[in-house]
Amino acid sequence: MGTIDWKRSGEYEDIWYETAEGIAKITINRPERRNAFRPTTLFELQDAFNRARDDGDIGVIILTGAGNEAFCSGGDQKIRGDDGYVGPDGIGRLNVLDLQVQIRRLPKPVIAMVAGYAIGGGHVLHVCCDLTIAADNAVFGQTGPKVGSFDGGYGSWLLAQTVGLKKAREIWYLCRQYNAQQALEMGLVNAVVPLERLEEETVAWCRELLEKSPLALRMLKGAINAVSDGAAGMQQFAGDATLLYYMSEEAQEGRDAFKEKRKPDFSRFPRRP
Ligand code: S0N
Repeated sequence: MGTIDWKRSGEYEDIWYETAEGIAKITINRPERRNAFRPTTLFELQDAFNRARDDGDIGVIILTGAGNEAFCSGGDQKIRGDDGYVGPDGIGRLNVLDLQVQIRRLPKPVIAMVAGYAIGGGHVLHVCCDLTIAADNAVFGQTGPKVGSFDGGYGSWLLAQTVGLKKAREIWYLCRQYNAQQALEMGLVNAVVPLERLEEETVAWCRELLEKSPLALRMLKGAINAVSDGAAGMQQFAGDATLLYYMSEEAQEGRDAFKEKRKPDFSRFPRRP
């Protein structure tokens, strides 16, 4: 229990990518801006999440922020132009929306490990994660109507699904901040632990997940998300069903028959009730 020997890899400017024991830990590393994201941060996060998805040794992913002051404070307001967040190419982007979708579609559990502020678009990111473990110094909230912004996608309706409609409206309309205990009481986080135990507890949850059936976890994530993701969620879940079918002898008989230029023989497969 406890300590874990992270190995850092990848050439990133705004994030760290670390792995150990089947866990990938992705850290937003802009503590001087309370881990606010800019386009580069999001491109790097997308790359890191893809790495974790494609790595067969990885079963669970932690998303976190560097330092104890913030998980993430949302979009970097200092580089916000008139049409989104502006990177070195001078183009305004809202590419955090792509990351939100990526986290939802990724067929492995993603845990938000939150110390300090999870605010604005940073709050939405933790809402999109499967689970959230919070330190006792964590602070949650939306700021949109204060800073001239709103997230009408996952940021609104997934939050409403998580904490209920009335509470979600309160969070968005009033832009209040909520401490870790309040977040726990409203079902916004799964556990609250002392700051110094945050990583130990999160890793313990990861280890528990890693003992479970990866396919069962994949199907459960897809099923739970399908209800709220409409046709896109069903598309993901249907793809998972196809994956399971491909793994059956019945589907393989069809493939083999084609390759062997013969008629498929499905007669040995039961017509289940
Ligand atoms: C996080 C807060 C509460 C921390 O307060 P604290 O501890 O008192 O520290 P500060 O002194 O305020 O901050 C320390 C330094 O960090 C800088 N900083 C903090 N947050 C940001 C930020 N988001 N962007 C840029 N810099 C930030 C401070 O400026 C300070 O540095 P110095 O001293 O050098 O100036 C507090 O800082 C706070 O409230 N921060 C702002 C939170 C916020 O409003 N975030 C943006 C919310 N909106 C989004 O995230 C939009 C998301 C998005 O992309 C989107 C998605 C879907 C649809 C639309 C959008 C859209 O963009 O509109």
